[in-house]
Amino acid sequence: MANKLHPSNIQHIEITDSLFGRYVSMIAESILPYQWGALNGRVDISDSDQWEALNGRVTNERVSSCIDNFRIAAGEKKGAHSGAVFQDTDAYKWLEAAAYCIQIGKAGALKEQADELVDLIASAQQPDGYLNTYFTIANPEKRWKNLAEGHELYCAGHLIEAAVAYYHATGSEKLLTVAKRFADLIGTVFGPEEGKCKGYPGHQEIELALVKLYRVTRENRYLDLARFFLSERGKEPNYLIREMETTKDFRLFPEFSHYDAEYAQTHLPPIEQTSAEGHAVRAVYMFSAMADLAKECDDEQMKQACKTLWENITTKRMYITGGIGSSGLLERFTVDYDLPNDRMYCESCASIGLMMFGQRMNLLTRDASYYEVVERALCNTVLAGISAKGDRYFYVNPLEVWPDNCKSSTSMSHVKPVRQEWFSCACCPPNIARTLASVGQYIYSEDEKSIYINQFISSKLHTAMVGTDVTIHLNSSYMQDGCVRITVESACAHPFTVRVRVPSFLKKPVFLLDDTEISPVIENGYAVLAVSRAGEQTFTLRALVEPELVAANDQVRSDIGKLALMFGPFVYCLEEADNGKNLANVFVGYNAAIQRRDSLAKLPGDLPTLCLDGERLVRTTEQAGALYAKPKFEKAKGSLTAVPYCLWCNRDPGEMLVWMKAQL
Ligand code: FUB
Ligand code: ZN
Repeated sequence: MANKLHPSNIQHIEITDSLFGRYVSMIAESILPYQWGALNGRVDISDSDQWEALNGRVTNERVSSCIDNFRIAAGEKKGAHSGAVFQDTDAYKWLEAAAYCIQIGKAGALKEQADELVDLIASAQQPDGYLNTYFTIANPEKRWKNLAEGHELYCAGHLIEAAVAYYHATGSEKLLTVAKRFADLIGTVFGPEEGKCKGYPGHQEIELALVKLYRVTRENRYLDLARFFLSERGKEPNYLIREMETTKDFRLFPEFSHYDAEYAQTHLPPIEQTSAEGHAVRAVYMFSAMADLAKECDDEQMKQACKTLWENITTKRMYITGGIGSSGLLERFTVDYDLPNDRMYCESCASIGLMMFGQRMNLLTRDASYYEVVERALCNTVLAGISAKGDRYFYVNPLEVWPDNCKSSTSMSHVKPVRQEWFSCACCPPNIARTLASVGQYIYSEDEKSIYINQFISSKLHTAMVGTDVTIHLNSSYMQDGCVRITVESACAHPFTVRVRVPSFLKKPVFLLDDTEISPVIENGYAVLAVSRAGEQTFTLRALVEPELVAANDQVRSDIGKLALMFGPFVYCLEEADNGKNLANVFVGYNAAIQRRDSLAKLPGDLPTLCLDGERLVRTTEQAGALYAKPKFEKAKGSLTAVPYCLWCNRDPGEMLVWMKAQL
């Protein structure tokens, strides 16, 4: 039976939430204008480079040339290509975010800029449909010759995603035509047919984009191409490894000198992979495409593989913040339970990819539990990736920061203690923008007879159910009083259901219809609320939502004997601004009473701060300054203030700590 569950149309969703609503309004008002300035070279990146720090790559760029590269490729300007080979995707993701703003009616002056960018991209397309500014300007004879590093298919994927979003937002086919021409060219180069290249992307992305293109065009060839790219991975001889060996004169990334099959998930065919390996963003983008294809093609084997991979990530390789990628070197997964807190990667893009994977798994299985993880990633790592003002970004999202040791030219240089203005590898900022601009897609989904509420983000949805206009008003105050109110207005009496995810942080949940308690059936983690009459009905979900201390599985060596503080889906942390220096000497009791205090002034949302008693361990040995001495300690009692991790580093910069030592 066809599974018609799909995310609701963001055009009909208005975000009113005090936390997310603030970011959504800022996207068009300030975030995208700021990012547009960055893409046009108006933000200095010389002090804030993540990529150089990470990969030892030294570039001379002081500003991004992203838009200029398109101008040069279009013949509007003379010059050389500058910046990362995949820099085109900064513009594509920016455009995708702008398209979502147009779709939700918040674009304002951005619409004109988006249209201009569409024209520019179209002008940069080559007569045969090819579109990539790096290869067009700098290396035209090397097209498709370096799939491992060249990112051509990755860039094509983001172009397609932007085109689909822009088409949905405006109805204009201009960019969609550009994307289709490029996808069709790719289809003449790659494929199972004799004479075509049997390669596949070194960075997955185009696979999920081709599924989006298929959904808009209903052209099977796009779905087939996505399947082809996935089915070639893991075959022997390994295409990417062989390519690396035979193209030694054309290296783009010095750090790939020991390129391994796991890095780009080519060690096994995707359906045989049982653990998340290699580069975290590549992995979750590929798993998202696998979940899409499992749904489109009703592929049970693919679905099982996705479930296994999801299970591996979320039960063994994910941080409490929904961050993934434990290794700073090469931004990758390592082994089960290896979750170091200060030198990990936890790239913002990787958590976005995890959200994408979780959303698709939910659409595939209708199981609400996938949204627990989507929520964890969104409410913690993804929000932490952007400043409250929207103009500074984290690429790496640590759970513990001691600013002094985040020193360049050391193994810590990838960890930045403060958000940065921009990066020469600027994948995260526009990725966060497109995610927040379309956050409605993570709140509601629908099939013919049900509206699913997946996140308690206050908002309004207009849709149609069984031929009837329906409006949902979702008012969520669970962080203040444990309540979520869902008012359903429907024009006539055709029965349908509203399915409400009951997250695990809501303890002892009780449902009321108007003022009467009801006992809805729980199916796949959703409370099934029947709407059987026209007019207005209000369902209230009341529960106990309390801050709580959490311990990690004792296989997580980094967290043994430590506690983290959570309140609802939000992880809390200690900051130097409230608690002073050397947070490493803080101890808390696992029964510590936790009190709610006022939210942080001027920061988004009404998330309370939390207060708890703790102790600082002080060495009181006679030779006070000695590096090592006979042990003698005292404990100093004191009160600690914890703030939501998603808002950390929006005040005076300093130390930060999620996992606190436990008093035992
Ligand atoms: O390689 C393209 C993007 O740059 C990746 O997704 C990020 O991890 C960053 O390395
Ligand atoms: Zn990124």
